[in-house]
Amino acid sequence: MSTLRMNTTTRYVLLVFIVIIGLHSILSFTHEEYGRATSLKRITGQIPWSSTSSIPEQYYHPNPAVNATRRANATILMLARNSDTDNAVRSVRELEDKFNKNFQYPWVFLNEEPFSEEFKRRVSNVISGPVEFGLIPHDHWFQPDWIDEAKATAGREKMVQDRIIYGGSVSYRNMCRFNSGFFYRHSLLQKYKWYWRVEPDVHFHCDIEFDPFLYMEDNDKVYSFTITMYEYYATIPTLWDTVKKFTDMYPQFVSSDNSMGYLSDNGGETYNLCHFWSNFEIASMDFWRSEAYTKFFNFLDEAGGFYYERWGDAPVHSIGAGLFARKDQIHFWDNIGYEHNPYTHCPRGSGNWEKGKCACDPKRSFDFDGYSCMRQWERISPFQG
Ligand SMILES: Nc1nc2c(ncn2[C@@H]2O[C@H](COP(=O)(O)OP(=O)(O)O)[C@@H](O)[C@H]2O)c(=O)[nH]1
Ligand SMILES: [Mg+2]
Repeated sequence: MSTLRMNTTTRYVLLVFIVIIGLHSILSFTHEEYGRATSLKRITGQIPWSSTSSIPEQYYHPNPAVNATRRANATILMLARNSDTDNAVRSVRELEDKFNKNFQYPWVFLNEEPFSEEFKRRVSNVISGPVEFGLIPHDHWFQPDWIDEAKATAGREKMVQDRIIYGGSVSYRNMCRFNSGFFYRHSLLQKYKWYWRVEPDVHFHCDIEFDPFLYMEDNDKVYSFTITMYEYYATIPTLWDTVKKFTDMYPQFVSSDNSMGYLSDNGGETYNLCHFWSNFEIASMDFWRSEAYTKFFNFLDEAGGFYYERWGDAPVHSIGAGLFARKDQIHFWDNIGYEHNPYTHCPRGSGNWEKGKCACDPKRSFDFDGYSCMRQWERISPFQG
């Protein structure tokens, strides 16, 4: 008896369900408005956690709202030597193919020596939009006179003995200092707010058919990354103490919603060496031009650690953005597949790898490497892909 009653109830429920589904289908087809209002995509798009993670359709090419009528005040920036020509051309060609052929953002190339005609000819040949080549002013690049050369030499020799990568190189130190505090002051960059930093010999593994600059602008971001890892302690032994001196002097610059939980495991007492890998950056130059970062960079520069030690632009930018911006102003791009030897970030969020037609292997993404700081980042900004 009870089995028969259950069956009848079940059959009744099923019938009602089928009628509702049928009605919904008919209405969706016959009434466009109804279909739009009730589509699953629209409903899930209204849930806050799902719309913050993936990039909304409005930023995708060929959406005319993005491509034809709206562009960000942005440039793609590469620092390179004439000897980097082959690798520079390869990086440019890849980013043009994967992204910029649809957007035609202008490129700027900078060098402390004049670019050769060969460099300019080879690079211009693979670029779809405008391109400019700039010379870096002497004072923005070379070691300042007030650096104690004996102390700097001793620091380099110690690092060579300790086999620290680029430990003996002065030009590498010039480059790190320039990227930390000077590039955004270059005359060719004054007209731009946003930049995308690209290096020679990097790879983009997925189609990037959305406009990352507009996404950042609309969502009040200032800095973004694809890979995060630990710095070599030997290159920055006194950096964190210098940072603490600065924040003690200027507590007003530290955001109340900062990323200290990513930079430190003990509330700021010591630095855990986590940084955003700055060979890829999409960020706001206005943030670096702000009073907080300007005073911060000058304070670090006066301490001399770019030459007495080997402070990298990656920890300097990461600490600057991590302390002076809100944590929600720093964005992790899961959907940009990126490789700089020897590490690759490959998308892991739902559908990102497929949507970007990515060529990388998601299993081998650096995100899962023991040397990645993704766990520290996700402590303060849970993954939402
Ligand atoms: N113009 C110029 N660019 C440099 C110099 N050293 C490094 N770069 C550029 O600075 C960036 C980082 O240098 P790279 O050798 O890739 O350092 P790594 O990524 O830390 O191994 C790249 O864009 C290089 O082309 C230099 O002496 N002069
Ligand atoms: Mg490099």
